[in-house]
Formats: sequence, C-alpha cells, structure tokens
Amino acid sequence: MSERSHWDVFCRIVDNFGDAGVAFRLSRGLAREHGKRVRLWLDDLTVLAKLHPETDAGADAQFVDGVEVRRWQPDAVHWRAEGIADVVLETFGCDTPEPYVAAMAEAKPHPRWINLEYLSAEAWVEDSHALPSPHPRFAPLTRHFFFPGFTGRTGGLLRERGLLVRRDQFQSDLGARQAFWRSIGVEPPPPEALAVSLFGYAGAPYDGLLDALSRHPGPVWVVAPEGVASAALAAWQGRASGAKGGVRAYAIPFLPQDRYDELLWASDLNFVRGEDSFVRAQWAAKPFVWQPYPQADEAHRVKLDAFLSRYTAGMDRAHAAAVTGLWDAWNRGEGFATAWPAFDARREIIAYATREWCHRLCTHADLATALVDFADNVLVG
Ligand code: TRH
Repeated sequence: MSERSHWDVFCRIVDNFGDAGVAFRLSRGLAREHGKRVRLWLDDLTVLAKLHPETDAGADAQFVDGVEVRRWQPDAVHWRAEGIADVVLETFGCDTPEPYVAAMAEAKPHPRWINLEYLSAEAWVEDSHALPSPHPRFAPLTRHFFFPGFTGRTGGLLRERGLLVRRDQFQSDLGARQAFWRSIGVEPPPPEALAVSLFGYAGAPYDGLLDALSRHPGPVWVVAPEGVASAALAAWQGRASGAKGGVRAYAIPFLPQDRYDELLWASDLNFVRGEDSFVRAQWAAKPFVWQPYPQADEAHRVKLDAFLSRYTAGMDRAHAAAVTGLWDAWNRGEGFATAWPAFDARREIIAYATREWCHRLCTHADLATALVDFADNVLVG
C-alpha cells in the first residue's frame, strides 16, 4: 500500500470531443480532488480548446484548470528527460509510446499501468474489469484494463465532488436559470414551455423529431450547440416556416464543458450522444435520449439495449415502453409520430424514475476515486 502521486494520462483523439472530454475531466478530478500531479498528454489541443477555451492550442506545455496539459507528439518528446510517472493511464487503447514503456520496464518499482476502456452497460464488463494483461515484450510490465460502468463491480462513472449539490442549487434557483439562458443568447422559456437540448450525430432523424415537437400542445424551446444538430435545426427552421407550431429554435455557440452541464440541468429533456454527454445527462437527472457512437456491425445497438434494460428496470412496463419507444425512434429514424406523444404523456414519471436512477448510480464510487484506490491499494508492483 503506497500512495502514487504522479500520474501521466495519455489521450489520442480519434474524432469528436469525447476522448479529450473524458481524459480532461478525469485528469482534473485526479489533480483537484486527489492531490495528484497529473500530466495530460494530448495529441490535438484544438479539441480541448473547444471544451476549455482558456486552452492555448499552440502551446506545448500549459496548465488548464489545474491540469498540466502537454502536447503529445510521440516522436518529438524525450521521455527520459521528461521522466516517467508513478501511474500511467492510457485512455481508450491509445498506446503508450514505446520508449516510455521501455523506461517503465527499467524503473524500480515499475509504474502502475492502466488502460481506461470505453463505457458500456453490457454484462461482460463486470467480468473484464480490472483484469491484467502482461506485456508481450516488456515482460515485467503488466497493464490492467479498467472499465467504467453502472454497477459496483465496475470502475463507476466520472462524477466530480459536489456536482449534484451544485446541480440542485442551480435547478432550484429560477434567477440562476434565467441568467444562464440569457447568457447563452436564449430567451428564458416560460414555465409552461418544454425546453429540449439537442446534441447528436449526423444521420439522426432531426426533422422527424422537430416535426413531432411542432405538434406538441404548448411552447417548445429547442436549443442546439454548434455542430451537426444546430445545422439540422437551422435547416429545419428554414424549411418549416409556417409549420413550426410552438417550436422556438436556438442554434447557439458550442459551450465550454462546465457550462454545457448547466444546459443539461436547465432543460426538461436532453438528447445526448457518445460517452461523456451521456453520463452528464444522467447527473442532470432529467429525462434524456441517448444516441450511442455509431459502430460497424451494429455494436452500438447492443450497447443501447444493455443500457436501456438497466435504466428502465425500475420503471413499470408502460413507462419503460415509452422510453424505449422514443430511444428507438431516435436511433432507428422512424416512429416519432407515435413515440413522442407516448413519451410525453409519461414524462413526469419518467423524470422521477431518472432521478431515482441518478441516486442509485451515486451509491457507487466515482471513476477517479476508484482509479486512485486501484492504483494505490490494489495493484502491487
Ligand atoms: O463528441 P462525442 O461524440 O465523443 C465520442 C464518444 O466519446 C465516443 O464514445 C468516442 O468513441 C468518440 O467520441 C471518439 O460525444 P461525447 O462523448 O458526449 O463528448 C462530447 C463532449 O463535448 C462532452 O465532454 C460534452 C462536451 N460538450 C461541450 O463541452 N459543449 C457543448 O456545447 C457540447 C454540445 C458538448
């Protein structure tokens, strides 16, 4: 049992924002809440600059919100001069540079070596979580696979200390919510309005959703940060003049990561995608609809079904069917005309069940705490 104080986190951006979003959030938690010295090695700083605008995308080294952020150009970094950490965390299978691994093999004691995997609610995750995998060439080194997840037998989810208290304060403070809406260029919705935030991938049935919302019997505020969803919203608005019903469409700039949380907290229904916004929607404890990252051979459908069956397990059959119906419509691209009214009619109870779901998730340790415990107390090296 020894405390490991220096962590190196490696992240290669595959596409979109999730890789950098998760790696930064985790690094910040390790630094801020666990007192670790964290270097986050990122190969594309422009993505971090979108999420955290104080980032200088041209700098090789800088501090962003307490995290030492380094540009990761594997061939340009002199690892021996930089020194290696006590704990090496590679995110999503990005390979730690070989010279760094060679230095790890020579170090005594060897650093702990962990690969953080993608999030999935599938049952096999519990069996694979924390398994070791000896390195084929650097024999003394063993890498462990760490899986985030929704149960106590996984690594848990990223959840900052005090997050839910801040959420509750925000949600119970009308003035704060109205100030937030104004600050993002949105007129505060009236109490009877349904506020919907929209974040999704290309190919999602934006028009079908917006057409269904235009038949909603009351005002609907649809807010989409810049991206595929905001472009689809603007295009729909252009076409739908005269047939928009009560829909007010707001295409807004992409928000800094912490402000995006506030959009999720302030909305009544959140469309989210990928990994990190999906988790944040659960902490917002508002009804939400998830679009998993599209994968070959429909692997994302399996992930979707696995999550839905956990999330709807505490709901009665009709509510579970309403949730599944809307998630199916969003992910399959058809059926909004019936799925939306069925969901909307049960929205209050679904909101209650989502809050319960959030409470249940909070009974597990958060991911940063679980990782620190694993590195300090479980691994021996
Ligand atoms: O951007 P994503 O599609 O990222 C994806 C997933 O992580 C996926 O699993 C992975 O394979 C792929 O990247 C490479 O969706 P995700 O995970 O929700 O990340 C979006 C991040 O952007 C999240 O941290 C929230 C943040 N965000 C903002 O900061 N401001 C915004 O206005 C919006 C809409 C999002």
